[in-house]
This record gives sequence, C-alpha cells and structure tokens, in this order.
Amino acid sequence: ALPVDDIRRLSDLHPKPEDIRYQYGTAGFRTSGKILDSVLFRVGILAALRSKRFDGKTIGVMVTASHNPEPDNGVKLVDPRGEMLESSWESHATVLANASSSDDLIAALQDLIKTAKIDVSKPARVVYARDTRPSGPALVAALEDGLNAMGAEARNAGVTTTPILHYLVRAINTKATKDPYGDDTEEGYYTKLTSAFNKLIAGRPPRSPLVIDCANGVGALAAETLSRYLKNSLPIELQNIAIDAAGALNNSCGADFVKVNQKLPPSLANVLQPGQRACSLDGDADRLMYFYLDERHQFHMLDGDKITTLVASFIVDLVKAVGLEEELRIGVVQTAYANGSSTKYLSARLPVKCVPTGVKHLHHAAEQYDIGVYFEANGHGTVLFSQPAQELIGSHRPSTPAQSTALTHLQNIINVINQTVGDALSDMLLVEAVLAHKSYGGAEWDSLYADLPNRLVKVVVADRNAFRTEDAERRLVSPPGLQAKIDELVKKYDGGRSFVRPSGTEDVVRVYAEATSKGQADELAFRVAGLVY
Ligand code: 16G
Ligand code: ZN
Repeated sequence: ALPVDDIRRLSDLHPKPEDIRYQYGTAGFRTSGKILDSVLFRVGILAALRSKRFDGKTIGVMVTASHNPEPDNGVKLVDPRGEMLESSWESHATVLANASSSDDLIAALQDLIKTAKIDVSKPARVVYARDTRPSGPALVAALEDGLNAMGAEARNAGVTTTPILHYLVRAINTKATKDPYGDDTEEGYYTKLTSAFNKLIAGRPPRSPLVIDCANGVGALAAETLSRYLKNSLPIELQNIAIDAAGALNNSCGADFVKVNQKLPPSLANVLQPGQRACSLDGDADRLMYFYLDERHQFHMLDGDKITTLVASFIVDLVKAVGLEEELRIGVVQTAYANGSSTKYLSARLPVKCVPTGVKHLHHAAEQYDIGVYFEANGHGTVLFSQPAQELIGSHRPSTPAQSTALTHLQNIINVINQTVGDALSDMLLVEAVLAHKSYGGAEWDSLYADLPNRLVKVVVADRNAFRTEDAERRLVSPPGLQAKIDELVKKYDGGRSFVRPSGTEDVVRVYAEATSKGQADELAFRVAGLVY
C-alpha cells in the first residue's frame, strides 16, 4: 500500500503555497524558482509511481528552466525510453501539484493509483539531475524528499544537461537488453558521441576553430568535457562559461537570445572573426543555433531549419550511396515557425510534415518514418532511426568500396546522434561532421536557400484560451472571424504568410509573419497583432 504516513510527514515540510495554480505544460512545470518547492516534492512521488507503473523501469527527472531567466526554474519527467513524459500523465502531474493540503495530496495519489492501475508493491527507480541555477540544490532536496517518501531507489546524476539525463535514462533501461544504447554513465555518453565523430571526420582536412557560446550555463561544463574527449579533432573556443556569475545565465547570450534577436551576443563582438563558425547553446544545452559574420561583419544566423536542410540532405546522399533509397523512407518534420524558404527547399526533395509546436509532436511524427529528421526553427531537434532501419543498416552488405564507406558513415551518424531528444552538443558534432564532409563553411551552408525575412511578436490578451487553432497551428478556428481578417491582410503582402497561436509556456498569444522584405514582414506582424489585440 501507499506509505501514507511517510508521505504526510514529509509533505507537511513542503506545503503548497495558496493562490498558486501550477500547470505541467509543454516543457513540464516552469515558473519562478521560489515557488516550486512543493511541486518538486510531489514530482518525486509522481516519478516513483510512474516507475512502478513500468515495473521498476527507471524514470528521469530534470530540474531546469532551459532558456528562461536565471530566477526561473522548472522540472520535467523523462519516460523509460528517454523520451518526454507521455501526455496523458501531464494532467496527473497537474492534479498532484495543485492538491491544497497533505490530505488532499494523499487522496489524489490514491485516485491516480486506481485510474492508472499502478501496483504500488513494484520497485521504483529514478535518476535525476539539475542545471546550474542557484535555486537548483534546494529544489533537488525537495525532490529527494518525495523520492524518499516513496522509498524509491534514486540515482543523482548531479549537474548536467537535459539531453545527457535523457541519454542516461535510455542507457539504464537498455543495459541488459540486446540493444544497449550505451554505457549508463556520462563517460559512456561522451565516448559514444566523440568516437563516432572522430571516425566520421577521419581523413578530412583539419577543422578550423569553432566558437561555442555556452549561455553561462551547464553547457559550459559539458562542452568543456566534450572538448577533452575530442582531443584535437575539433578545436573549440568556449565563451560565456561563467556558471557562477550571478544573473549571467542566458543573459544577452545563448540560443534563445540569438534566435529571438537575430543578432550576435554582444559578448562575442570582439571574439568572432569574419568567416569563423560559431554556435550558441541554451541554458540546459538542448537547443543549438549556428551563426557567422561575413566579410562586412554582417551577422548570419543558421537556425534549426538550416540544420534540418544540411543534415537531411547529407543523410539522403548517404542512403543513396549505400543503395538503400528504396528501402528507407526519409522524412522531415517541422512546425509552422519553419521558414517558408526551408519548407520549399525541403519539399522539393523529401516528404515534409508540419505539426504543432512542442518537441513531443515533432518526435512522434518523426517516428513514422524509417529516418525522421525533426528540428524546430528555435534549434531543438534530432534525427530518429527506426529499429528496422538500424537493423537494415547494420546488416546490409555493401557491393562496392564506395558503398562500404557510405555505410560506415551512416552507422557513425547513428551513433553521433542522441536519438532520445534534441541535444545541442550531439547536433553540433553532427553539423560539424557534415560540414567537414562537404567542405562547407558557414557561408556555403547558408547559401542552400535564403531565409524569408520574418518577425515574431507577442501580444498580451485578456484570455489566450480564446485562441484555438487547426492545421498544425497555421489557422485560427476561434475567435470567430479573425482568421478571415488575417487572410485578407496577408494577401496584400508579397510572399506573405502569418499565423497566430496561443503560447504554451507564457500567458500571451504569438504572432509570426514572413514576407519578401524585412519591412513588409515587420509591418504584417504588427498589423496582425493589431487584429488580435
Ligand atoms: C517549449 C517546448 C519547445 C517549444 C516552446 C514553444 C519542449 C521540450 N519545449 O519550450 O519545443 O518551441 O515550448 O513555446 O517541448 P511557446 O508555446 O511559448 O511558444
Ligand atoms: Zn533547453
């Protein structure tokens, strides 16, 4: 039975603040780090129950608020295969977080055990980690109380990146199977990625140094370790590594800053040479933005769409070179935010699917292909190889030396990629490997297609729930009549496209617009925002 006394005793130490309503959204619970204590305690209990539901398989818990400002924090659960928590449990998490007293919490837990058919006598195993936020240690202590209340077997993975935690979950749960994902240690992660990378670039001319903006977050630690494992196969210059400097995290740096402002982090102004490749990580190192300065010191951004294009074309070429293009169905998944030029470029070559914002939607759609490439424009993404595809690639007999080389590359590509979730460092190695193979610098990569100028604005509205969408968030169904007005406006702009969607993480509505000139894109965005307001 549920250890009701332990739960009550420990829950009393982590009371829920009155008047706050929590919600497990697209990125878990996320808000000010000051009001998350009770949430972390309860997430500990929930993680233990989720593990019991899977007969003691290990569940992950990551304490992070990613690209948000430093005072924020958050928590999300990782399912046994290293994927994000199944949506049906998001509402269970929300219910537990909002129980007003220890007694209400216990009642809610008993409900959950019944509805989700959980056998409480099963073991519970949980692995957890946090990013570098100052509120992290206290929140982890609250989480540990929740795990202890349930008698869970807990493993502390310390301060690490979100994608490493996802990797660990998958590695732990596949340890004793015929397809182990890798050693279930950080060392196993770094070894897997870097040895695949080193094989991929063997024999290529030496790489010029890559600047990495670590957002003053946990990516600094991970990138530093990665560079030790890489030895000199990829020279790396780390920037924004001040993980202990108060207020520095994500402040005027990092992947989100670059994507939103479409400009160079000011801290790199005297660092980056024209033509040099650079990339930014976000606060938990699951998002990646590339960029470079041209000869005239103009900034050029290479976002998630550019990464998709580069990576998907490379994989398509390899699959053709191996002679498996009939057997392996390759597809791309994007969201409405994908630049129209990228969609046009990709659609001419591959099936492209558009899904609603949020990694879980992209991930699930990508699973429908043998090889599914997905990235959000904001730099979160990865490539998924289905089990049959991996087996085919693993057992295929090449008939020429060229086929044999391509096949080895494909196998190394699989190993350099973190297939559990978007991973800035893994994606970075993937991009670097492709650039090395194609002998591309930033400019050559950038020239595959030209981005349409675009503008994103947010609008504070009385009730964002009044905005409902269809067609992968590209059209509004409510408020009534609004979509028709947007359509009218869009028609007036050359190459115009615009959509409106309620944010899943902030109490705002977002408006995106693109057109053939920057001025037109800005104007369209503001006029659509005017309709929404
Ligand atoms: C979350 C999502 C991210 C999405 C963003 C959109 C995950 C892990 N993260 O951060 O993929 O781009 O929300 O935010 O799914 P919005 O709904 O506020 O625009
Ligand atoms: Zn992140």
